[in-house]
Amino acid sequence: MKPIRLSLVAVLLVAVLAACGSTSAGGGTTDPARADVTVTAAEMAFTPGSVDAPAGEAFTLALVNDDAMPHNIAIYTDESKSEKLFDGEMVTDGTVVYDIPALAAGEYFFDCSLHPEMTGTLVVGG
Ligand SMILES: [Cu+2]
Repeated sequence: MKPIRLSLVAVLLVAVLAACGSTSAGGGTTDPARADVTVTAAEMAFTPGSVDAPAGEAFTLALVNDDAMPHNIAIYTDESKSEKLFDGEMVTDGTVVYDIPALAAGEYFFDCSLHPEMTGTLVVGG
């Protein structure tokens, strides 16, 4: 029975490693602690409501979702949401690290695509 047990362990290990790899949002870091900017979603609100980011260079933004429902971050030029600049993948009760493309200095608007009442301000080059 030993060989069967060992192969089961191997299969589980492969599954765990594959799951870890799939959390990558592509590109830069997937480690929330190393993200340039961190936003927490909890009880249907983003904290902090205003975050700073560097101008003219790509940066990483970690979304820490403490809620048991899916949230994401979608970035728009302004509150009118006429132009979407970034659409982050949904995450439920966990953390995702987004690779945000370089933005010109200015104030941007972000919200959760599922819960438009969850909003925030992204201050680039502030
Ligand atoms: Cu949401």
